[in-house]
Amino acid sequence: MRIVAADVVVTSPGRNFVTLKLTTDEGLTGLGDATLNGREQAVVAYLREHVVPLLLGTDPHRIEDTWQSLYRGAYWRRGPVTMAAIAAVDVALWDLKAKVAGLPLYQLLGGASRERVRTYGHANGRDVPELLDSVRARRAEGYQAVRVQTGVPGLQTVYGVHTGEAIARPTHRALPLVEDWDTPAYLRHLPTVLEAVRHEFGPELPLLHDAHHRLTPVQAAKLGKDVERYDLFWLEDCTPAENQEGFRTVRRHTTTPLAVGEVFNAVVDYQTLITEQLIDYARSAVTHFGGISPLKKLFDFAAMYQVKSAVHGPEDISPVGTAAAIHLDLAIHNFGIQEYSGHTDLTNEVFRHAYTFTDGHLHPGDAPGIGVEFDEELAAAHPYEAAYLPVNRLADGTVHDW
Ligand code: GCO
Ligand code: MG
Repeated sequence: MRIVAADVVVTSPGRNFVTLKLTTDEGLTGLGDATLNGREQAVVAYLREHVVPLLLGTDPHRIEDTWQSLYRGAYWRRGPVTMAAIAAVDVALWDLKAKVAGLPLYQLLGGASRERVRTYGHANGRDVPELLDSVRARRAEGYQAVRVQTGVPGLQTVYGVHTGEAIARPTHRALPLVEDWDTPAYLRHLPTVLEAVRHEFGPELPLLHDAHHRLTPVQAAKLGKDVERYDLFWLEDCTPAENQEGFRTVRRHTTTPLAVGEVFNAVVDYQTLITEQLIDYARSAVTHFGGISPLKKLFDFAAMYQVKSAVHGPEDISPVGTAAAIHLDLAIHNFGIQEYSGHTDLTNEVFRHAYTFTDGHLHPGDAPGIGVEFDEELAAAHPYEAAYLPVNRLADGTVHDW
């Protein structure tokens, strides 16, 4: 079997998604997600100009060899653009292989280790009453674990998240929105938010919180300590993790569980964090980490240190990337939780998927491959629109981590 076509399609059914479709001489197709929020066209060019010519005529069964040749052969390793492009190829090849086998992908990854995949949803509010309503709404949808984020008094925007209940973050604009930030105000406010949520919903509901890379290690350590009594499931991205050693300070001071990894692209990004057991959950996305092959290696490595999986699953990962994650979640032993925000109805029409969401849990379905059909005609009716993530500034105008 040979690859005879490799098409890269950008569609915007509410937000931009980049999809790679591989076609074989036997007429089989495999899909991969290459969406990099706010930098979509860079991945499109990387794929079209530098990857597609290398794939044509190759044997799609050679997943590991193709992955290694794209990774090592480029010489310029890692980085989100490169790894999103490689991820799309890796997932499309796994999709093809599973279709040839006539099996859902999770069967090729070792088979099911559980019946279903636990998820968490996002509850957001400009203030505490709005957040409590949002938690109620997520629970009514079936979610059994919830990430809670609110605005901070004195700040205009709710950091790192969309406000209200819209699934599609309003990023469709020619220039990035400018948001504001004040770390001391946030550190004072968050414990009061968690107090209100625990008071309203009791001790059992698993609660998560995302600090979105905004704190220094010592600020993160203080926050982790201050919120211990609210028993978070995890505190996410408490400090920029490129400085892996920074987590030693956080870990030394708090027993609040820590989760990291949505901006990582390679197993080595986790080396210190995992071998020194500085984190509890590894949070990379299939789409930004080079695909299923390296993510499976990461989780096998993490398992030796009792670190669990928590695949990144925001609304800017397409249903193709979401489906790939759910197959992996079902198969690995050290599964922790899966982030799941869902997609708009229109997105779900463009990408018809076999995975289902019931009672806060996902199942990948039993269609051969990853179980996603791409409606290219509908995709073409919703072309690319320039869109950027916001930038963040302190009161004096200094740019801060977003
Ligand atoms: C999460 C993330 C996202 C990111 C987004 C950037 O935990 O889901 O923090 O909301 O901000 O994926 O594109
Ligand atoms: Mg996050």
